[in-house]
Amino acid sequence: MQVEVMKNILGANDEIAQSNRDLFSQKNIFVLNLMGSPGAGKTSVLEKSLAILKSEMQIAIIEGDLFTAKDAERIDRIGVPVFQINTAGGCHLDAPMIRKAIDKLDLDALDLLIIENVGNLVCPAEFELGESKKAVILSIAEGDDKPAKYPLIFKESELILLNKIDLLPYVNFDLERVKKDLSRMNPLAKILETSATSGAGIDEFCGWIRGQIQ
Ligand SMILES: Nc1nc2c(ncn2[C@@H]2O[C@H](COP(=O)(O)OP(=O)(O)O)[C@@H](O)[C@H]2O)c(=O)[nH]1
Ligand SMILES: [Mg+2]
Repeated sequence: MQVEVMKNILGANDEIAQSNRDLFSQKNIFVLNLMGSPGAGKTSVLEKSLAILKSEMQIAIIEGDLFTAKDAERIDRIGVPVFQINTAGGCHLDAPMIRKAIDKLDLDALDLLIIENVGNLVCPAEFELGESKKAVILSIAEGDDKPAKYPLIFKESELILLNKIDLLPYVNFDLERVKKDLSRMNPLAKILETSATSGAGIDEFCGWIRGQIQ
């Protein structure tokens, strides 16, 4: 019975996700669903990259958070239009939330929409938003066992950022093992090493985004 209910919820979500996806493709917008644990560096990587990309294309950001607008305020300071969704405690964004948010955006003027999902390695991977692609950020400080423990989010993502690479000398993290685990579970995913602090890999991330827009 429980399973039935869950199936219905996901089915209803997927229908709206598909209509979001149709709208994005009709408007020719690349939409990235950016996922990862709380503190992995999602907003920090965005801050660094948007400072570079904002003069090259029309961008908007949707920020998902449980209760606050702290991340949206950070993006606003970079000078990129941002829309905040508060999930009131919910652990992920869903397609109806995105539908409501995009009603407030001028889609005709957009090239790129990035959705920073609620910080969580589990639930966001289960809910389609209508995005073009999913990306996940894993930070070095979270531990090298995380891809094996939370495989779905890493399997679903076409881009995987290993962030806080600057911390590698200080943390017990087997980078090669993680890369091997990731290539086994998702051979097609692109893996980038980044640091929002030093700026390492940010140009590559921007390059990947440019490649999606063209
Ligand atoms: N050393 C280091 N710290 C980082 C890096 N990226 C983010 N941080 C820090 O990690 C914390 C969480 O970052 P934030 O961007 O808010 O993570 P989010 O919750 O995933 O959006 C902040 O204190 C950031 O300054 C990085 O590449 N290296
Ligand atoms: Mg954030």
